[in-house]
Amino acid sequence: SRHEVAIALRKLEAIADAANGAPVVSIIMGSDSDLPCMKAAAEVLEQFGVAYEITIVSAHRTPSRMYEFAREADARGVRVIIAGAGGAAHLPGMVAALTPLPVIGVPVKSSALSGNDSLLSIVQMPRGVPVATVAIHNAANAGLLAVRTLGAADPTLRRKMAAYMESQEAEVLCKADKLEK
Ligand code: RP5
Repeated sequence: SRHEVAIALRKLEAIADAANGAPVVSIIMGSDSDLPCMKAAAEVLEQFGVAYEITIVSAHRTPSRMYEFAREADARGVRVIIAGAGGAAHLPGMVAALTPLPVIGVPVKSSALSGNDSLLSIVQMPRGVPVATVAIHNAANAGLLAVRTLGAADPTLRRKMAAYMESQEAEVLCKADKLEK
């Protein structure tokens, strides 16, 4: 229910607040209904020990909040923004238009068009204003892409990513082994 989602969001916000240091990654979403999808990004950042914040910013319902958020993110120390939205998903693109920071867009699966509307709204940006778009409802990949982006200037994060990839490979090989027997 909406109430449970609100509690889950507050819990995630509290965990994020407790993490050391100012948030380096900002996870925003158009609605509380996006949280079941977007929490996967937060889980990845926790796993990699990256300080993040998570909140609701709506391009259509809270345009002033979106403007302020995007304008101030860089000065607050945010380095990567993950923005999820569904339907007429203008949030990632509008935020990218207002900040020099990299923006990763997550097309949230909508009920009417299964997220195809979200995907096209996010991915078809005009030249000059890029948004790195992940697959429909794949917020985990947005988290991983944020870690890789930060990792470009952080050897510790690159090592952690390499270890993650190795463990993923080992997991699949183990499954293949079991399946073959
Ligand atoms: C978008 O509209 C949100 O990102 C969400 O995916 C969708 C539906 O929002 P609600 O009507 O559930 O608040 O702005």
